[in-house]
Amino acid sequence: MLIGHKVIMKDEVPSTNQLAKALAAEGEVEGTVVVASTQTAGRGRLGRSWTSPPGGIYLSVILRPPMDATLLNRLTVFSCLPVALAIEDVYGIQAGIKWPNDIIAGGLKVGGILAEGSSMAGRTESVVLGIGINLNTRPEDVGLATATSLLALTGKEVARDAFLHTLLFRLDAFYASLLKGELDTDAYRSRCQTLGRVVEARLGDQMVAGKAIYIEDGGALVIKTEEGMTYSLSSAYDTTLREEAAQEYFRQ
Ligand code: BT5
Repeated sequence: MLIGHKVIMKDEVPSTNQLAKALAAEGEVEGTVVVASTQTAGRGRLGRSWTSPPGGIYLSVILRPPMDATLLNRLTVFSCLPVALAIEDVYGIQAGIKWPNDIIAGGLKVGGILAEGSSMAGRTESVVLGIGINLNTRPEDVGLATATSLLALTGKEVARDAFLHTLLFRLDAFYASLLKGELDTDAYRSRCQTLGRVVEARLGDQMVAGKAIYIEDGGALVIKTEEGMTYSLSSAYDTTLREEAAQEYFRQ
């Protein structure tokens, strides 16, 4: 097993991604995982923050994938699949995905992923895959109408180590199939709740609205505008769901 051959457990850190990036820069080997009980400066995508009270699981995996833009994009988008599968294994509920990588359960956000690459002289040296999941979290400790926890949803309190074990197993299998080019992208599509909804994306200065119609094997989201134009959005674009009803569930 590559992912999780070494697990560093911490009580409280500013951000496991920050710590893992520092370790990666010092040469820490691929597959090492940093786990914390709480974070004081948990990070989300595009400068947003991740609220990290006790009860949740916060971890970062150090990866050193081959330098290949397609593979890196796939890694970023599809990495929420093993997280969804681990939730399904442990809790027996169906987990949903909001493209690119929010984890949804019961219509609300229970987890998120932040993949950060570090490069040196233009070469990607390492990727840190950060995962936050509201496991036994009290939703009031997160304090967002859009968020819930697996405990609140299922009434099931699961020991963090037991969940971690399943998650690392799923992540390891995911990474192996990614490297072999055998990723089950349909398993992602079937959980992706963004498909069929109207989304808005910022493309430079322009906002583009369209119906989400497909997820490409490379991870891009394809949208079709009312005028019939199609756009393929990479995970770097921030998308907002436009439907009124959807906004209750997904807020950016
Ligand atoms: C994410 O960003 O969803 C990625 C979150 C990644 C967190 C992990 S924890 C371990 C590792 N170390 C880190 O420092 N980070 C990673 P994004 O899609 O940008 O979503 C952020 C938004 O989610 C916020 O603006 C809030 O609206 C919402 N949010 C914040 N904390 C939340 C929580 N605990 N549960 C549900 N939603 C939350």
